[in-house]
Amino acid sequence: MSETISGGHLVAKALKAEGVDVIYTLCGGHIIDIYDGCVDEGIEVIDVRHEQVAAHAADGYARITGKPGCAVVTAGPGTTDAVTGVANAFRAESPMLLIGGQGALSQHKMGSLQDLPHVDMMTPITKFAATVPSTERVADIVSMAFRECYHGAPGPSFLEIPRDVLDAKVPIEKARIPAAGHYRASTRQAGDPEAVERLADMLAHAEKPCILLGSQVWTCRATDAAIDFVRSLNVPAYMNGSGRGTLAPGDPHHFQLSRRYAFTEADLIIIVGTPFDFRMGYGKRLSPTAKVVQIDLDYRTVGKNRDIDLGIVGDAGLILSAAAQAASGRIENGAARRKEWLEELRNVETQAYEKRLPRQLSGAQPIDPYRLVHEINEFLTEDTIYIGDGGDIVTFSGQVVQPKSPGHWMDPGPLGTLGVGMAFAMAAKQARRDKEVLCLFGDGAFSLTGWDFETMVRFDLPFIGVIGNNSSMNQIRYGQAAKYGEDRARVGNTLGDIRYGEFAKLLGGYGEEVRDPAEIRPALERARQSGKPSLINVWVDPEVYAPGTMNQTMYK
Ligand SMILES: Cc1ncc(C[n+]2csc(CCOP(=O)(O)OP(=O)(O)O)c2C)c(N)n1
Ligand SMILES: [Mg+2]
Repeated sequence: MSETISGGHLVAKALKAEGVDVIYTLCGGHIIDIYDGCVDEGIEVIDVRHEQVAAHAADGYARITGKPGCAVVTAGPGTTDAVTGVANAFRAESPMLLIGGQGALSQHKMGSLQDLPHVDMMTPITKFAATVPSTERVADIVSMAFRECYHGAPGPSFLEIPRDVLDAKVPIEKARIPAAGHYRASTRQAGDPEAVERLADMLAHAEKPCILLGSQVWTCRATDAAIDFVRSLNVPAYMNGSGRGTLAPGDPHHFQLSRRYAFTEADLIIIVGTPFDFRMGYGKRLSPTAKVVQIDLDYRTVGKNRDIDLGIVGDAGLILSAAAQAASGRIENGAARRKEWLEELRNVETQAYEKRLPRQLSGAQPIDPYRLVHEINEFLTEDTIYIGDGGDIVTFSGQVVQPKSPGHWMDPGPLGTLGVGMAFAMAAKQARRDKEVLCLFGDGAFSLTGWDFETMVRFDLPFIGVIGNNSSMNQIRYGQAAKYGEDRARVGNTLGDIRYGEFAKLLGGYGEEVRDPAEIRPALERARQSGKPSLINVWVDPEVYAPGTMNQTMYK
């Protein structure tokens, strides 16, 4: 008798081969054989309270570790609950695999429990979605899904595995089990060498260049290349998304508040790994006379929504290194000439900072949200991973909070999904126990997935949760007030006055209520000391809005 192996065990073997050491899941009868396989392979099983959280955690794990994340959910409602997480990963270019259960093939389309057309639902929001048709092919198709995650800009894949396929046992020699390191190649592309030469030329001639280091700088782990590029060529750098923290605050090439000025005044703008989407005003806010260069992993992003002078498709790190190298061969690469340009931007930066500082230090009660985000920024260490999950309060933080290290900033990305925070905190802490994790929530965002605070307690994943509580969905409320007037603005956006600090305690964590701005810092310190998952519920003024909310392009 030859040795046999079941589909669930083949899934676990394929995950192990990929280096995945944890799955995020919510159980169901369709998928339990995968758990049994994980036991054999030493893969941790983190069971959450909502499948959306499982999918967001897989997305977060991918961002933090550079390995694909994996969520496993049951058929039907388990899979539909996870749709938002997959969609978020799709827009954020995050490589994750969602495995969904499915009714048995032998009952295909007979109306089995929880049967739905999952693959049809997932196809538009994944890079690859398929049904696994036979037990022998389980590990093979999992490895195929991982290959697809890394085609161009990364993204999610989806597999549904029918229950009889998962549970059946086949002779082990009949199953294809791809071996670690032998079933997919590096997809890093160097970029067209001629285009790289042209970029070096453009840099040599530029008087006022600037560069935007977007999320793909982190995806490509291009931090060193980016730092070398901006230093050797003396180019001011702005960062967004996961690119934040590429340069540490205080670095002479780190700029933030003068971005709009730079985009208007620059003669060369290099956009790395970020699309011309709503966050970039669809590219319309760049000076019409500036030369624009776009570097991206995805050819479909380059030149989308606005014309460019040069596009290069490929890996941010390889391209920035090659361009710096090509420019260093020139007698004059323009670096020295740009001293005044950097000073000009620094002045704009300093003025903007000083103008806002009184708000950041405000002693007002109710608390000015600027004060809260200022205190958080001061509190962050080089080893604190910062996560933003909310509306207006997170818009405030985008202006003020500066992560101190690369890869230490997490936001949902262009889907703008509320509810990612708990899941990202879970993945970040689980993958990097050596790091501190701080998540700023809006009270609205928190309540979408807040029950998973219990998972943080159960798995002993301490983190500092801060809620900017305005008892409202304030970002939307602002839009309603602006459009319909104050007297019609309180519709569909008002939340209860919830003492979330008590909620944390109820679930076994640490919690506090803060109403006095002077108490923010001490409360944060106590949360840090507690060594528990914590919620510091900070009551902020609902009547003030972030400039970013007031200027939002959402309705325009
Ligand atoms: C899942 C989801 N639902 C709805 C929205 C729309 N939305 C954007 S901001 C916002 C308000 C969020 O409220 P809160 O988290 O309390 O932050 P605040 O604006 O009050 O600071 C809403 C509902 C969204 N982005 N994501
Ligand atoms: Mg709110």
